Amino acid sequence: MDRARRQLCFSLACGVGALLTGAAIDAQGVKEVTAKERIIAIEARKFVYTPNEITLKKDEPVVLAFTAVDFIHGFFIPDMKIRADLMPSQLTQVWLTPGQAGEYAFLCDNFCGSGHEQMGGKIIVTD
Ligand SMILES: [Cu+2]
Repeated sequence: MDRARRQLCFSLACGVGALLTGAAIDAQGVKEVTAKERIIAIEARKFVYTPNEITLKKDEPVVLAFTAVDFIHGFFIPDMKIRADLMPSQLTQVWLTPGQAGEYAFLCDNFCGSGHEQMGGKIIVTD
């Protein structure tokens, strides 16, 4: 599983689950979350992600755990070629291990209304 997960760096995985805890398996058994992965909860709602600025460390494996409140928002990091649909009332997990320091903008790429163009944020990867 660890090897498989490493190969998933910079790709994404979506899972449907119940509550995430530090070392739990989500309800559908889609993906195992181990203690080494920091879990970052992110809420998506018209027209904001909370938080909208996320600081990660280079080479640190994390799971972005999304909850969409009111729409099928998108999550897209163009410079990492990662995207996911964030389904309301479901947990969407995005596995990510940034390999390079820098700033990476993310945005909603599902049109969600008149504030859609402002819906975005950034990931800051530090050395
Ligand atoms: Cu949108």
